[in-house]
Amino acid sequence: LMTANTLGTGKSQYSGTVQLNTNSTATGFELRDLTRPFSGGNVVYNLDHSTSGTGTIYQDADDDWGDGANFKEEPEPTTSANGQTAAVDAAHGLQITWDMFKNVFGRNGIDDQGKPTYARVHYDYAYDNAFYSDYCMCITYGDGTKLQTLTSIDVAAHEFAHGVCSTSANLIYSKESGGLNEANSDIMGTMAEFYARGANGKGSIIPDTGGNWTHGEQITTPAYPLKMRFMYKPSKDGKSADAWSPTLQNLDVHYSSGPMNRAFYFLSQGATTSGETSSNYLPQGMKGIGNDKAAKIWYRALTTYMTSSTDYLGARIANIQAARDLFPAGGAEEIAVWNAFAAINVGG
Ligand code: ASN
Ligand code: ZN
Repeated sequence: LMTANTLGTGKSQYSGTVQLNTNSTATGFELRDLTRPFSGGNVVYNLDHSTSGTGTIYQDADDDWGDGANFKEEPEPTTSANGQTAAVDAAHGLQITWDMFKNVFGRNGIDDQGKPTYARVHYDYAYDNAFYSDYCMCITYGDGTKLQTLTSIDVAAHEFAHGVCSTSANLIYSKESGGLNEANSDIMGTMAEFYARGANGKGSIIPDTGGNWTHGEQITTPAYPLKMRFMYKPSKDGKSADAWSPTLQNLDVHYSSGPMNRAFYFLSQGATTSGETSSNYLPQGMKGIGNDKAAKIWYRALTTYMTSSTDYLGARIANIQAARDLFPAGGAEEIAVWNAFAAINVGG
């Protein structure tokens, strides 16, 4: 069997026209990325509304994929342009997230051993969610009904980051550790969006421009307009907490993530500017250190110091230690970590 890396073109739903690393086969092309990992490769499958197995690998005659429009057909042949669009975004999401973890954090895939992964799209009917599974170490996307297809970059990287957490700190998915697990995914999802748009998915730094501090905003619809997460002020979703309290552990993990999301926002962007996304919210005067440094501190804290039972107080210690490892002890970076946690009522 001959395989050869080729460069295809995709019309994505959420990221414009994108380049896709594809595989040239005897009969055409398929969505198999022979460059990630280097020996190949991550794959995208069409479940065509099934809820098990891997369905069919995406194939195309001319290496020109998707039509950029939300999914409307059903059933969905693997070779139709409209049905391919979700696969284009899923493939792009795998590329961007894989590259960010490799180039920014030095991580070789989900497990840091270069194990390939795959994405499955068109899961079930009208399924308004996406998820990562430890069993397959793969990512699955619904088409949505109240939401649009769930394949935006921030959601894709959110799910990928669940795998990174599972194979590192392995934060238990309940109480405070569960909130930190969800926050890790929201943080990495947000960073991947900045990485994709601010640096064109290349390079070893995460810029402070191009992305935004909401999570899942692209998949909302007029009928279901609520942005899913507000990193800078989590309580804007009506359910998440902004600060730690003794009852935080009683919230669902998607809401007890709020304080950590907010602390990360403060760590990166500070709290000095005004406006919807940068916030007038207290504490004023806190200086941010930017996405790249903040993300590198968080990643080191997660992968070096956190364990399955780490809580918010433990996360503070882990982040302070990570900051001291990466930057001068007592310097601006470490001080920003103290301030960010103090601002959510953790430590002082
Ligand atoms: N999309 C959700 C998440 O990744 C699925 C879940 O509830 N675990 O958090
Ligand atoms: Zn999650």
